[in-house]
Amino acid sequence: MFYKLLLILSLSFFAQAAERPRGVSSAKASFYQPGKDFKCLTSGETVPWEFVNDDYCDCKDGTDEPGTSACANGFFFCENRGHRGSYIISSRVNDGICDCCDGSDEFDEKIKCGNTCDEIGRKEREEREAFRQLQEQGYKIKQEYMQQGKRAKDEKRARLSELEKQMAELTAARDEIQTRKDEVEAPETEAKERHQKAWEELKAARQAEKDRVKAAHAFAELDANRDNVVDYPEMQKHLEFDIDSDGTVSVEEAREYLDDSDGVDLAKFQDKIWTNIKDIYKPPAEAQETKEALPDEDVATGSQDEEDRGEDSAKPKEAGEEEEKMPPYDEETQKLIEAADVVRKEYDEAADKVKDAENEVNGLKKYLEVDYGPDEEFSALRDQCFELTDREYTYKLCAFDKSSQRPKAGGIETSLGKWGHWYGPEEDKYDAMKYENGQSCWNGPSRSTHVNLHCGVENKLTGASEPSRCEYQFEFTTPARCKQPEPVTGQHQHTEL
Ligand code: MAN
Repeated sequence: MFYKLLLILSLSFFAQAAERPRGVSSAKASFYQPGKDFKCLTSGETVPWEFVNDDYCDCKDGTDEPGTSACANGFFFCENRGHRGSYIISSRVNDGICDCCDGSDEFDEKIKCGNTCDEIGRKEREEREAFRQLQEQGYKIKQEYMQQGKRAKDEKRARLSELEKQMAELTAARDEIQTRKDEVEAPETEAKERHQKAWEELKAARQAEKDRVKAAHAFAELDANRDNVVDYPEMQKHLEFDIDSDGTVSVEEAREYLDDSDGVDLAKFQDKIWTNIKDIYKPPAEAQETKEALPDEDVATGSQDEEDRGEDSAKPKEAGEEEEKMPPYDEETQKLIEAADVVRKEYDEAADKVKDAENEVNGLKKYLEVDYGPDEEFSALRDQCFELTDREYTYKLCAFDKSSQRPKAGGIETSLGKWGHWYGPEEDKYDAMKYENGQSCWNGPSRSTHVNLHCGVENKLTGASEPSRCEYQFEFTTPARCKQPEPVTGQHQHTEL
């Protein structure tokens, strides 16, 4: 019974094949009925059956000559058993070149074509099978990625809301310590300022005392007749008081320095006169030295040079005058500082906790605002970098972060872009990534990288090129791009127009 059925089936198959005119696919066989008039498939004219494949083109659409090269717009169907049926344009029929893998396009004996369909078919099936296995393996990994990605997202969301709640407490704690800190710092600052002020006053008093002593010395030196009064004739002996530099100290000049009086006693000298003359005054020995050291002319005119030199030597810096150090704080202030230090430390710790939480919140938000694919499958790539070295550069891709280029021979890294957005076509946007706003190109745009993603069992940067200046293209394989493979059917596919 079974064999009988098989026999009938195969007979009917051969009968059909035999009846079908050359170059017609099984799908279109029903339009070609031997013995019946033929209706051109799209142009619609009707021609007698004998016109089909008579090597003369009758139909406008060329469908009456599926098996010859008579119609320029016709098509020939290659059966290609063992591989996949396909159409070729009619002009390729009997043109001396084998186009169909079954050789059916060359049938006028001029040329013998072998049949390579089985081999091509086998290769293609092997390739398809290899790709299917790749998809299958990759898809398994992708499923893990999906799980991890979803878990990571859930965990991060949970952590974020926990932190957001904690943040209020941490901030309140810090602010409470801040209040205490302000409270302990106020008396501390006050005590420190008091100490500082007392120190400044002490320094000023010491300075004033030194000044009075200096004034007394100068007074004694100026008071040539030792009558305890410095009078204008005594002042006239000091050429440094020659205001108009005419070589002599006039009575007016001398009196002017004496507060318009004829003479002053020590008390008035210290209180009023010394401040005005201390920068000019030269002790007699020094004045003598200057006089001897300089040519007469300079001394007589009291040139600027002399004044400058004189001033310097008249005011030697007292050793240690500026290095005097403030004495240590008194015990009470020290205690206030120590108490404030304790609260400051507490405050710093509390403020650090707020900062740490803020940083963590920012990190979480940054993670959560990125689209890791419909099933979070791309999140596995985050925080990972991949490199590829070609003849000139080492290219680097840090997923969802940046891309870069570094000369192979060494040198600085050039940014080829920062993570921008998904860049695939509308119907498959996760097919590519765009990294943009990299280092600007000399006289050109800022560098950017287009990353094409492919299914692969490992995450790998497999290609890097620069199709146009400063616009880079990377090829990257990842399990995240693998699709669930279709079940194996074992049937050959036929492609028909
Ligand atoms: C560098 C590299 C190249 C780029 C030029 C443009 O040499 O970044 O990839 O083409 O700059 O000036």
